[in-house]
Parts: sequence; structure tokens; C-alpha cells
Amino acid sequence: MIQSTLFFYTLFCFGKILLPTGELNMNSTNESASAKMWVANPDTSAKTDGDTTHCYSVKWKIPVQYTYKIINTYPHDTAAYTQGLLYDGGYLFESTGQFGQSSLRKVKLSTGEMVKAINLPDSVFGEGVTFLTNKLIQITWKSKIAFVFDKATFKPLCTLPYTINEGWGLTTDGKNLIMSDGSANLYFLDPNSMTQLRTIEVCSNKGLVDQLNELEFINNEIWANIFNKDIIVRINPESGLVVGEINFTGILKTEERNQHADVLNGIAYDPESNRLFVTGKNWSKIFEISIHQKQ
Ligand SMILES: [Ca+2]
Repeated sequence: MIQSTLFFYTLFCFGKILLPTGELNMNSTNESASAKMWVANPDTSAKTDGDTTHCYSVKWKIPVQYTYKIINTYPHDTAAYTQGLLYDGGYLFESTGQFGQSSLRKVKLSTGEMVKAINLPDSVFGEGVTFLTNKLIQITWKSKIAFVFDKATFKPLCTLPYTINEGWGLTTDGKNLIMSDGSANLYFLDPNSMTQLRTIEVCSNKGLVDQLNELEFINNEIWANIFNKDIIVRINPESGLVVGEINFTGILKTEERNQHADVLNGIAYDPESNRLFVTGKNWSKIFEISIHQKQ
């Protein structure tokens, strides 16, 4: 295993660094203009105020209720306080949290072997992580800074500051970054500058849905863990409406829980094989699951 500690902290990203498509430059002045061009999906009646979409104005529907089946299980490091989870090519990429224990890891799914890892500075608390082309972007809890790594080598490339007070989850729709901060808001950010482009409020038939945590963009929906609940919600990325709720109660059996096992957190998706993976903080297992509508 290659493991090293991140040795730089203040090398800011500069110039054109991340963009997966198009030709935006982080020094571009077009960011606010592009935000204003965004309009709500005409299929919804979500109202937009400035750059924020309010789902309270949408006719609420009861989210479709789902349950799960376990397809397979894989080992997970019980020392990993999972804050972000991704899948690519037989490997999981994981961000772990806690001050002094935060890291970015590449782990072989089938064996749990950690093939690459880098430790974050002791002063930061790792949170969500996402791919963007050949880069990995990892956010932090309260440091208002994201670390950018080369996906293949884990070479630290630079850091990106952002203005959102707390970083929780991170994903991408292939164009923009999408970040949660523990509230009911999801923030769409320019991947070059992390400038906020637009915000959606997340609602279900019960009102605002807050404590949005780890994220994954799956088939044009945003899936989100709800902190301290065994629930993952499926969110329409245009309106903010919760269209489905998956209940994972009991997925980690009592006898499988170690003394450090914490809450359900971590969603990864394999688009090539349509496989879904979930885990929890310090859990001993990664679960490959399928979901099924409750009868
Ligand atoms: Ca994820």
C-alpha cells in the first residue's frame, strides 16, 4: 500500500483545471450569468427566487417507498469513518473523516485491500468526495476548502476555497458539483471555482428534508443519506422534490456491529453494471444492494 501525508495546504488551484466539458475558465466572469440563465424544469411548478428553487411551492406527492435486498457483501475497514464513497473499475474511492484521521483511499472492492491512500492534515475533517474527469475533489467539514487530487496517482494538485460554511456531501451531475451542508439545501457549484450557481431546497410531503449528507448522482437523480437515519432519499435535481425513500433499517445486523459502528453513510454507484453500494461509518461491510418498491 502506498500511503503518504498531504504535505501542502495553501497551493490554490489556478487557471483551467477541472472542467469536464466546455471551455469555462476559473477566472471567467460568466459564472453569475450562467446561473441566471437557469430556469426551473417546466414539468414542475417549483418557484425560483434569485438562484434558489423553493420546492414548497410544488404540489407535494408522497415519495415512493422502497425497501432493499442484499445482493453481495464486501469487507470494509472498521477504522474508516466514511464521509464520501465512489466506485470505479472494481475499486471504491473513500473519504474518511475525524480530525487527525481524515484520508482519501482507493480500496479494492472484492477484498477490501487499500491500494492507495493519502492522509489529510490533522487540522481538517474530510467529508464528501467526487470524480471530475481524471481528478478527485474532496471537501472538508468546516475548513471551507477542497483538495484536488490526480485520480490515478493521488498526487495532490491544488486546493479550492469555497464559501459554504460546512461541507458534508459532494457529487456531480457531470457538469457541476453538487454539495450538501447538513441543511435541506443542495448547492450547485462551478467545478473550476466552486462558485455557487444555484441552490435547491429539498422537500417531501412532510416539508423540508434536512440533514442531507453523503450524495450520489444516479440516473439523473440525487441520492442522499439523511444523517442519523437509516434512510436514503431520491431527489429530483431540478425541483428538489423527494421522489423516493429507501428504508435501510436493519441492514447491518446487531451481531455485525462493532463498538465503533456509527450511522448509515456512503452511497456508490457502478453505472456500467448498474450496481449500488452502501455502507456506514466504521461499518465492517460494504453492501451491494437492489431496491424494490414496497407493496
Ligand atoms: Ca457517494
